[in-house]
Amino acid sequence: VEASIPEPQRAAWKNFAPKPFTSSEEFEKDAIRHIETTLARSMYNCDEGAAYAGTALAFRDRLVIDWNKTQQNQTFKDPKRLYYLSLEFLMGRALDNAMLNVGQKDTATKGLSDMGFRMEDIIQQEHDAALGNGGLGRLAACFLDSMASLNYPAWGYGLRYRYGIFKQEIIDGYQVEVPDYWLDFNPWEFPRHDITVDIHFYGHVNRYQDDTGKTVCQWEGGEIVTACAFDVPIPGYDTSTTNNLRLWGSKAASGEFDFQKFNSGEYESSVADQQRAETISAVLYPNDNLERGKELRLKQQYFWCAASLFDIVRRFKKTKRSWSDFPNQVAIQLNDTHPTLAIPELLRILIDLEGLEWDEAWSIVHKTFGYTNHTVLPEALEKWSVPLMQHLLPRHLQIIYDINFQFLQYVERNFPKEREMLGRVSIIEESQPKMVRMAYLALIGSHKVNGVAELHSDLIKTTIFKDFVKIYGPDKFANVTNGITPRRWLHQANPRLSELIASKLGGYDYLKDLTLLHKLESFVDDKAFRKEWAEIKYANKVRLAKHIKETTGHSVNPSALFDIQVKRIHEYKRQQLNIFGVIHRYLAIKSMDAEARKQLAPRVSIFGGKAAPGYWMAKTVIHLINKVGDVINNDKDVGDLLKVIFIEDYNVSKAEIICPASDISEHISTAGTEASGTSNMKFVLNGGLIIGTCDGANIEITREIGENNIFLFGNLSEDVEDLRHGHVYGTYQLDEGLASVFDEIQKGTFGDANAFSALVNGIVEHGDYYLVSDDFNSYCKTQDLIDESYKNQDEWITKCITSVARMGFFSSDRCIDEYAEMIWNIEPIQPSKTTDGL
Ligand code: GL4
Repeated sequence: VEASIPEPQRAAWKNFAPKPFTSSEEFEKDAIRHIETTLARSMYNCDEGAAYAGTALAFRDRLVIDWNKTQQNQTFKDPKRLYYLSLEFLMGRALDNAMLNVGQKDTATKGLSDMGFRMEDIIQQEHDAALGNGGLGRLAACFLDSMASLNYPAWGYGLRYRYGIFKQEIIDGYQVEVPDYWLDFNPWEFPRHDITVDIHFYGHVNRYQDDTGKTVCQWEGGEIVTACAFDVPIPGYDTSTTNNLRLWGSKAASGEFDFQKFNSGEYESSVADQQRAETISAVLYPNDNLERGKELRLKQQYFWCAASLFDIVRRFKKTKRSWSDFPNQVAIQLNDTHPTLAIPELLRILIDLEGLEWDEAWSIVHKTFGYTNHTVLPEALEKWSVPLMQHLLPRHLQIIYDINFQFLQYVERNFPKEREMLGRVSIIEESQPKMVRMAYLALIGSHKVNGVAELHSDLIKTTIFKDFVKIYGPDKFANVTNGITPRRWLHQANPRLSELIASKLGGYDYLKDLTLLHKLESFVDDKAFRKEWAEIKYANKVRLAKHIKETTGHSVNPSALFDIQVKRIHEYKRQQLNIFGVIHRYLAIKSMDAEARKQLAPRVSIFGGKAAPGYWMAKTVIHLINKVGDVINNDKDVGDLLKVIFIEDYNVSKAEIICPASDISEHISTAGTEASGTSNMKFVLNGGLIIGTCDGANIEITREIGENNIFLFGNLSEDVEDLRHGHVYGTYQLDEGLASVFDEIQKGTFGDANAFSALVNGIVEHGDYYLVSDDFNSYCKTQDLIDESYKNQDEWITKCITSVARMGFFSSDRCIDEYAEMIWNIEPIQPSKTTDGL
């Protein structure tokens, strides 16, 4: 590559390529130039929005240089790359992250202040990139940050939704959804009008023999939609490595067909075609842990898989290697089953387009893919109806049947005495209509399957994939416990705590190796350190209280115990257990004498999270929380002892304010239902304690930080099945405390009781599937323990500091190293030092 660029041209690039800012004046010069020329606005017209744009564009210029260099360097070295296929990337804001990773935030802060702006205000101008629902999407974003920070050659592939997750408004206590059109001004994406892929839907398969007598399949007819690439730079922390996230947008294919329509006067219908094509990437499906089997969703999945694979194969083919080298150059990770169609698609490319034989193609495919399972909830396991698949993707359905045929033959040969197993493990479920079980297809087509926390990885082996452990042996299954990026979730969200830690550890190296936090333990008795620690927590609570005041109008006391549960609203996450507990506490306070009240630590119960728009029970829980808040917050007799707050529109940028401000946060899913959870890690890393069940990563957090530093309660996952069975077939005994809570609801204390009858009856009459009643007593007692514990602030702070010191394991850097070593077999590429990237 180097030799092909003439010397004078290289010199020009070396001379004139933008360099890092050396002063705040240089930053200002660039920002103002962008405001004047790129935005065509003058000084008199420069509001905070324009200052944000100028700042973002000035940083973007620097980022792009590193990005180009990284890509050039990686193309030149041509290592094995990882491609992370995810339908969700919940990125949040980019500017602060870019400034911190590139390391010039202070320069820009000074420059902005010279221009009359405050950095905090400018950062808040940015719209969150909310292309995800919750933990699964945010995990993908943390992974991108770690891959770049560790210099791995890795790309993300996703969809460029025009509408991300909806904005939530609370009106009269009800959730109302408002569309999130976020692309008005997005300086972080680069449309690549020259990188397009035509994607085929519908039609039929033509099977014939070619000249040599070989059977060939040709997919014909149907319609074409074009995928257009939009690239987003992903800067690593303290490295110039800047990776790429490629998002596909859909548009109508511009073929002769359209021109004919134009010419024959069918202008309107040709515009309608255009709009139909654009709907494919228009909107993110707002369900977390739930699949609804809509045709447009399947179209999204194929559109994105086919475009990404075409791109990956095109890049591989440029290197002129033989096909058998493909798995040595390419690793593809499937983030849940959403991208499973990539498996039959790669087979189709290799067999139908490249002419490989089945066995060779299969061996390549199988070595290339890895599959991460993120849930065992039955309603979240993807199944697509065979007739729909036949209609939309006729060739892929054939390939899926071929995979299944080979697989079932293998099972039959190896387990001749277990014929009943065949029906259980078949990719095709023999229901009416037949269904394609995507998790089985993903598992069969991958060389490794992993869960996301130890308990979850064990559970998939004993429940949904039990038969497959027998068929393939245990080595096909692995665990990679989730993690979070400490850059965003400590350094960016909690700058003062980050600085305090750095002052004790002698710098910020811990942001690159989070296990270094263990050195904090030797400062646990350091008086000045503890004092500052407490001051920072208080300041973070003041910041959240200010946000609550501005958005809800309620004043909360920052000295009260802040008890926070923020996450998607879902029955399995049991926000209902929390709010019933709040009512229980309210009733207890009402019956207390003045002396008892004096003994009680004031509390603020804070909730936040979105319900899927069609999930009525989850919406009822939101409604109940708000109604209970209305009553308690206005009860003069209770005053500051208890407040209930629902924070509207929980998202990544709000999480950055909320996570540093907790004393206690709640991670209280029915044991065995939360695969991992990741906000549990965020809260502990920010010096908050947690109340939780023995579920997901709570178990490993307990192991790391010590059981004295966490408040665990409730039944264990191994007992859940028996308890449920007992509810249905035994005599059901409602917990007494919970019964008193239900009586209060029934009395109409929180408004029309009928509004909440489905919620109550789900527990009292319909089997209490999530074991709210079984865990209620244990939950309340543990909350009492928290009250006691919080009174001793000295011990409390010791617990917090000790916990933070022991959280090193939960960095997403550790996860990515584990994936790289165990599943992807990729190595880091050191960034090039030269200016031309070679
Ligand atoms: C989830 C799990 O519910 C959550 O526990 C886990 O932390 C996350 C990332 O692995 O994946 N699975 C689905 S589906 N949505 C999630 O957030």
